[in-house]
Amino acid sequence: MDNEADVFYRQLPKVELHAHLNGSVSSQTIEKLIKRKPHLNIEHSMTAIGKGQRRTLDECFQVFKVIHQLVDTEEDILMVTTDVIREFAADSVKYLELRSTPREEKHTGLTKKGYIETVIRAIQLCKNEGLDIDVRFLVAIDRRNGAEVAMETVALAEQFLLSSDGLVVGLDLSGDPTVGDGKSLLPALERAKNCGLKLSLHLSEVPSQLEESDLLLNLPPDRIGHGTFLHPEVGGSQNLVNKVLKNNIPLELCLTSNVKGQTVPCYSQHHFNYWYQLGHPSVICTDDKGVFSTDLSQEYQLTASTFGLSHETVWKLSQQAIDCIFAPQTVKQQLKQKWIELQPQVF
Ligand code: 6MZ
Repeated sequence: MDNEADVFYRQLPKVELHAHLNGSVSSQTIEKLIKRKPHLNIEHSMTAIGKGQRRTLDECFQVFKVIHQLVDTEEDILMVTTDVIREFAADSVKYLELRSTPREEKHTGLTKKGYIETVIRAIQLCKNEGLDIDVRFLVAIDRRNGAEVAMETVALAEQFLLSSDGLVVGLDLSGDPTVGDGKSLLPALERAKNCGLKLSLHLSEVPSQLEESDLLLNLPPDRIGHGTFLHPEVGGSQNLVNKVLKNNIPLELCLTSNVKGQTVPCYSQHHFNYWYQLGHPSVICTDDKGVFSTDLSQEYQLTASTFGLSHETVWKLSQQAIDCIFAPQTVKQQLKQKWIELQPQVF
């Protein structure tokens, strides 16, 4: 990790809604994976972007390919998922939505169904350990794999929506935003929505996606990942902003990821400020805490120091995130009660 967050941020109860499983693998877990697979000749420097370093978005996506080589059996997925959940719990995250793209690996016998089952098993294992964190799962579509795979993924997610005891709650659309075509994925996304899967879509992470965002906003999605280039000040449009406002679609914002991936030039120019000024629901998230060497406490502290937010305001920000979760109303009520119990007398 680049820095240690102050005690206030560390102890702040938090909700994490945008965390890609394989991007969230810590250096300790990577160490264990490297030991399991020395023949791959993978070094630590290939799996994370450290303090002060930046990469192009394209280079970030190369990093995921390296991590995928290290995580290619059910055993790996079980370890990675339990480690990631324990780490979020240790960072005072009380509710976590993990997302991951189910992968088939012919050489190890891993199937997409086995992939999701293993993630669910890991979530249940952590529950049985008594960790103070409620974890849910979003099945992810990698946009580069096209419409047919997207439809298959939705069918799979639909099965688990019915059979996972409420652990699978939704669908994520992610992957390299410069590859693939969102329009062709519309039928799959519509089907997902119709069967009751909540939708979190990466939108306008790069500037060239205006038309696609316009189309996908008509669904409408239940949450937006990044939305970096939606607003007119950065080449988006008022029409796109109006669609987001009209449907009150929360944004998942990941400051370090966007700065290290160079889609945002510096922290002070992050679009958090635009949406915060509008009073629009925005949730601070990590994206890929392993790859970008961060954690959720640091992201809250960074947001506060960059935009001059008081502890009380930061508390409200973490509390308001509860309204944006995909789990049912009863879970929201339980979390709201927890926040009331944990709230300091004075800030
Ligand atoms: C878009 C991203 C992403 O699914 O193997 N992913 N997609 N934008 C981003 N911003 C940096 N960060 C991660 O986790 C890794 C996968 O998550 C998506 C990519 O599809 C990446 O391959 P899983 O657990």
